[in-house]
Amino acid sequence: MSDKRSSAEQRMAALREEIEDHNHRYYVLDDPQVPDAEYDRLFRELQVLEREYPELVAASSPTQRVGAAADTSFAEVVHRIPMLSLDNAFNEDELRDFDRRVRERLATEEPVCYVCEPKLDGLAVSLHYEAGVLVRAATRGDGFAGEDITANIRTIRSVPLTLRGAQVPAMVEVRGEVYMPKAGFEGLNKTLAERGEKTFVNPRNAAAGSLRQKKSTVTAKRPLEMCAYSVAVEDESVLPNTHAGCLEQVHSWGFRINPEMRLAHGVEECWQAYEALLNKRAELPYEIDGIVFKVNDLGQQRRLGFVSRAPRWAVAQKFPAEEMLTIVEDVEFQVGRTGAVTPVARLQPVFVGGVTVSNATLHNMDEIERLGLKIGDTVFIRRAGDVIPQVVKVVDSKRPADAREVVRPAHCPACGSDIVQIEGEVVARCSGGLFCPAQRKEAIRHYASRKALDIEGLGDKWIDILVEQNLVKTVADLYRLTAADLMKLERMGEKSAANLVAAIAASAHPQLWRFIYALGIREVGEATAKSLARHFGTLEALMAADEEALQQVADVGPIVAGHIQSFFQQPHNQETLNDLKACGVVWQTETVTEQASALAGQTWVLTGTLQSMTRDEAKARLESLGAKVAGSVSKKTACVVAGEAAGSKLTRAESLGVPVLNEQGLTELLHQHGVTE
Ligand code: 9MJ
Repeated sequence: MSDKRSSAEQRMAALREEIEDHNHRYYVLDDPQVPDAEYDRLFRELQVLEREYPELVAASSPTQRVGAAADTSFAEVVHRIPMLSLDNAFNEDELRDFDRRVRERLATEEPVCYVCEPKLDGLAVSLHYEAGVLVRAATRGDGFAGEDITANIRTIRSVPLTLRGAQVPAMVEVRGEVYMPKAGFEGLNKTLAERGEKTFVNPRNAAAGSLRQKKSTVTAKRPLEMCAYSVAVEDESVLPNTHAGCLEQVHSWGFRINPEMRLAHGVEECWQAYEALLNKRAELPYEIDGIVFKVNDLGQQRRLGFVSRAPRWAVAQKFPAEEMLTIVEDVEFQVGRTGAVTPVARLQPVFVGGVTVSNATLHNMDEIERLGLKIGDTVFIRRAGDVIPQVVKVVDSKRPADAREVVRPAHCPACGSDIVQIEGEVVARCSGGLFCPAQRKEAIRHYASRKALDIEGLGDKWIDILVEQNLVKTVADLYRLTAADLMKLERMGEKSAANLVAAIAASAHPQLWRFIYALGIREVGEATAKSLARHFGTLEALMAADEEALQQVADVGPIVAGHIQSFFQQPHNQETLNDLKACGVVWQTETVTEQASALAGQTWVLTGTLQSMTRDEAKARLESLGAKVAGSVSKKTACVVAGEAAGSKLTRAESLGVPVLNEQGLTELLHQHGVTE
């Protein structure tokens, strides 16, 4: 045997064992040891070797089956029609290859019609209905036999227990994905963490763990949803002859189907659909890991048939992975505006969620303990949408012998003051206050930021220098800076200095809400600052308000009221405010008029593209009438404004019976209330 062949044989055995181990952790224990991208890499490596040495393919190879063997906790269900998985495409060339193979087999030069479906990241399930009644539900398992999860599936509200409509076939099998929406996942993990219980790595894992609960009362409390994507009946003549038609039929029986689904004629349109969906990925309320293209015509599907693991008529085009493995090289402690000391993991740079990440927040010391993290560990990094990168799991099996404990600092890394942790609070804080340069820098950064006073040109770099050189101690000092002062700084030219002084001067007449937000009072974000400005009209009225008066404002409870009062009671804050006034800063008063309350107490949602204004403008105009503008639709939403190409939010509004307004309707409403800009 050649050396090359024997080393390939060894590598294949090692890969089989490793992949099987990952399969077991993923499918049986719901506790993966590596992210999907790493698993895919190993799987592909094995596939490539098996293609090169077909005589070495073991019958037990994970490439020869669809998933993992079923656990013994649930009864086995043998699938009458195997539940196959999908072949993956990782780039545009692989998609074009797929389309070429499809057209070759169909012996056509014409563009093929494909259905494009978001690829939900959940668990595939099969549901059997007899005489329209749900009789059995099963997981995919290894594709040939899965687990009987009927009791658990029955707790999911979007699964019909009986099919709707008059023309229901005697026997139907509907397949689809059970998943956990992002908001539900975050809520569940928050609750689990508060109870000190183990959290889930991602929504897919949370869905799997919830669906495979022994007690269906636990499943019932988990926010699961189901979306259908295929159907099988004994007598196929009762179904339409396209995949899209079948899904409409399934929808009419009472199933949810994906509102983002669309048809593409030929591979060019498939690629456009891929790009459009990738752009929308972050704003979808659920996680997707790609887009699935399926040949629409069922006759063509039959002619194409299957290979061992997957249909030849479908492909899953994968999106960039949102989870990756990397190494924690160090843990450092950063001091924020309110003195909060946050551990930050310094990472070996890793490409995740479409960007290179080299830092991830660890939130607080409790989180480090919960993760069981040491320096040198290999970790899962997750970056989904625009959310900041998180360390979600430590891979215990990859811990090096010289891994180091993370030591809780006793003193502030920026000013050396004691770090204190109030009982019952998870956050540790530097006690240095404005003596601490880190807190001063953060306070100034916040004051100058876009949503606050929006001082152009005053970036992080200059703030660091101004504080370090003692030119600026408080935000009021900014207004005393002269171009001559600035020009003494390295790399500050005459023009930049003049521009910066002008930008600072231009910020001296802020809207009241921006000024309140800019002060950086704990837990007073943009929305609360707007409510406070609208309610009190002047800063003086806000400063004079007692706790009871503060709590009259929407969103302000006892804790926020306490933070506001203690902020204005601090002598150094009063000094800074007086100083700002002395420097000519004048915050505008807000007129507390009837107009401001036309939509008071209502929550509105914007979706799609508006022609006559940007979304931010529409938001500001609705807020000027007292409305709150939220990102997702619920039963409590007062109204949804749907611009062009509105997607799932519009569908959800319609299904919940929430009123919908188009752009013209919005413009008329704003005119009625005298809001023109
Ligand atoms: C998901 N996961 O959303 C399929 N899938 O079709 C969609 N999965 C599939 N289709 C055949 N939309 C096998 C799996």
